[in-house]
Amino acid sequence: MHRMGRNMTVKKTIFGEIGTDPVYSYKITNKNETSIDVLTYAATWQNFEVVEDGVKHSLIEHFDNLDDYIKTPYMVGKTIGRVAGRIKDAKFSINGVDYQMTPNNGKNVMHSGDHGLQSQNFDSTIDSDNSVLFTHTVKGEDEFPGTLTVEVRYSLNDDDEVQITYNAKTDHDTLFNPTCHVYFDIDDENIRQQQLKINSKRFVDVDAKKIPTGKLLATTNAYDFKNFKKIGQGLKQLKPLDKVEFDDAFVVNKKAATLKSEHRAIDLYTDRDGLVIFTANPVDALKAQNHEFSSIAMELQTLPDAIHHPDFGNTILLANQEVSYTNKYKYRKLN
Ligand code: G6D
Repeated sequence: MHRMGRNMTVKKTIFGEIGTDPVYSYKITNKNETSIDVLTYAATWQNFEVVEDGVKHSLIEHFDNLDDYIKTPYMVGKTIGRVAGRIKDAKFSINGVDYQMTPNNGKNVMHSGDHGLQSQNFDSTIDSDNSVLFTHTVKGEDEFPGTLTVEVRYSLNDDDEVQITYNAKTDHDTLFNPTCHVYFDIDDENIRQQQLKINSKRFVDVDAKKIPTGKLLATTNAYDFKNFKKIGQGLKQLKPLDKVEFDDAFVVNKKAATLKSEHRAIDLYTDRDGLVIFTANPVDALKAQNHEFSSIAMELQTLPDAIHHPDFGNTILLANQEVSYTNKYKYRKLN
């Protein structure tokens, strides 16, 4: 166990094994007894626990064993990359050079294919600043160009703020648009009762395959979360549009969103321009089929398929360039 500050601890344990490769879990705990658990597998944010009046509450969807993380198609808590979301026709060009990826979602590629960061076991080290650093190099899996070295740093401070920083560098022009696929469920009350506010005036129009058309639409009706609204109310407003779930990208900046319940809130901050929300039930297949959602994924990233839409932001990482992104999630107790 590392004692960092006076009250801050970082504890390393073994979570499981992939072949002979150990998967480690790190628990960072602050002076308020707030803690995060992070895994080397997929640089996953595994748990986020807070203690209120002596009672522990977990705020994110999680599994307790590695097998579930390996099997889940829902990406629970994982680092997604090198590119989150869908890339139309699994192809793009940079500076006149065309690249064709291996499709894994119809003819498109989703979350960088089947061998993205979300299926890799990262190297890890306890950082000096109440944080854990994960490192991994991807070498052109699924036909993405470039050997890309990625660092994912998780930290927790005494203000109950979780910070995730992504650094990357490449030896060849490529794309980089990572996210943390964390699902929030912050109270005992059903996710439909929890209230969401997204500081966004526009969201991404998509086709039937969830591929962005390039249009940004005004956030009205179901997509209007400018003021706090129950997620259940938003889902009801989707019905006349023949939709049963949110799986949508909103244009955001800096203070992106807040999810709140009767007792607590989580504020999301980012230096990116997008927030994908995805209502789901990653823990119960039957309920998932019936759209009985347990949680909401809130993925801070550059808008999906940005490589095909210049006004969606830049996801190009040129050879020998480095880039750094930071997302923050702050817990607040309300009542
Ligand atoms: C992302 O937008 C996608 C969803 O469509 C997908 O099912 C999920 O990841 C696993 O949020």
